[in-house]
Amino acid sequence: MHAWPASEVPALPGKGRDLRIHDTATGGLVTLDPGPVARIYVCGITPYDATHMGHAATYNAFDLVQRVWLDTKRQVHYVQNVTDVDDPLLERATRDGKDWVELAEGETALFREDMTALRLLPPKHYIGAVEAIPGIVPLVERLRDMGAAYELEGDVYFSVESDTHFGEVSGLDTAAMKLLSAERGGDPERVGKKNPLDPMLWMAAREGEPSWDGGSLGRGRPGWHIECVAIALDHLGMGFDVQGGGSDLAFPHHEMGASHAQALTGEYPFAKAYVHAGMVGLDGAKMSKSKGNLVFVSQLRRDGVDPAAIRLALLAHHYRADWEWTDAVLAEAVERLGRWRAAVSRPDGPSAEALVEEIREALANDLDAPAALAAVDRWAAGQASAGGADEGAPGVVSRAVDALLGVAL
Ligand code: 5CA
Ligand code: ZN
Repeated sequence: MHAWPASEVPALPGKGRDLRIHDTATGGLVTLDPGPVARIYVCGITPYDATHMGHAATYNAFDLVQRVWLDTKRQVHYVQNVTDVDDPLLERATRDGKDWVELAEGETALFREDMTALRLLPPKHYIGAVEAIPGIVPLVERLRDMGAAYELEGDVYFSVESDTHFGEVSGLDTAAMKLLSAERGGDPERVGKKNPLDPMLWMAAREGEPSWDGGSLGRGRPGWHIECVAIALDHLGMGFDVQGGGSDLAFPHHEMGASHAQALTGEYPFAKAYVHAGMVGLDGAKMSKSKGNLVFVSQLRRDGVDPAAIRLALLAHHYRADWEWTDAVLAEAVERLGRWRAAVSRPDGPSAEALVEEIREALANDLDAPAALAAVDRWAAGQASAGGADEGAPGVVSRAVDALLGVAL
């Protein structure tokens, strides 16, 4: 699949900082030490509805990770998937009387437009589940042949006991895992499984549903977790730097993915850090396609909202916080964008050197974007009240805000 166009990232004077970030598996901050090419996998959308503010907030967090790395002069090898075949997508297509392929293609196209408008850097490899199937089948066959997977009425399940590290990503106890498994696409109640938590790797063809040739597995379609594992192993290999997604992916998705990969390769870990963004809500509930309480990026764009203001609204919240989208959040971002634009449109201002360092420090400290915004606010306030004699300063600020925060002033 093709991704979307990259906005340019200006190079900044001085030196970038190494990123300290919260890792769900260890439960604390870790200082990442990627090589010259940092490797990141971010779980992509299931394209049955448009990009909402929750999606945008999560992708914004991982865009910041890349911007911090780029500022240290590293290259970034970024991979993202599209879950373009899965139960919720097929259910929505049936509900709306639409062709599932057309639904997925249309929503993926809209997602690309939203990402471009928000200046979120594109992945180097943007891979659909369907196009990954030829790579998924041999992995499931290998897991089965090594005894880490078993068949149940034609479907193939992964045995969680085959990975000695199972449970280490989310750190949850069995009761909590069972609850979340039932809520998030698992089937802990199905009779005949070795362990209620075992997730499906390959689903045998069902009447009226799409299916593909699965070699010795028979016709069917892939399970959700193995999709991301196959794509990540193919493009990044084991031990990549960050796996990212919203906090609702820690269990089961990232837990199961890590176990699939560790059982397959005998290597540990799948990812060096598992990074999770908080949930954005609306009217007291998590924004979700299934609940329908959504504010869409594309709708705001159609309403004439500047995408830079949407981005500032996201940046005003720490990525790990759960927060609520409100009209006031957007109004504040629109006002801030106006203030910043006025400040950088003057020919001179207070020195920008200290500000660039403050933004760098804030982001390196577990992506503290609100602290970075506060630093720019202070610079803009100084500009408005006292002015300044530094001629190049507004240009430097403008480039720093673009390079590190993805906001074009
Ligand atoms: N296709 C899978 C991942 S492989 C999936 O979870 N798709 S999704 O469309 O449901 O979500 C895409 C990303 O947005 C995930 O990282 C998810 O955790 C995140 N996300 C979904 N809802 C919210 C929300 N309300 N707030 C923040 N992030 C969210
Ligand atoms: Zn995923």
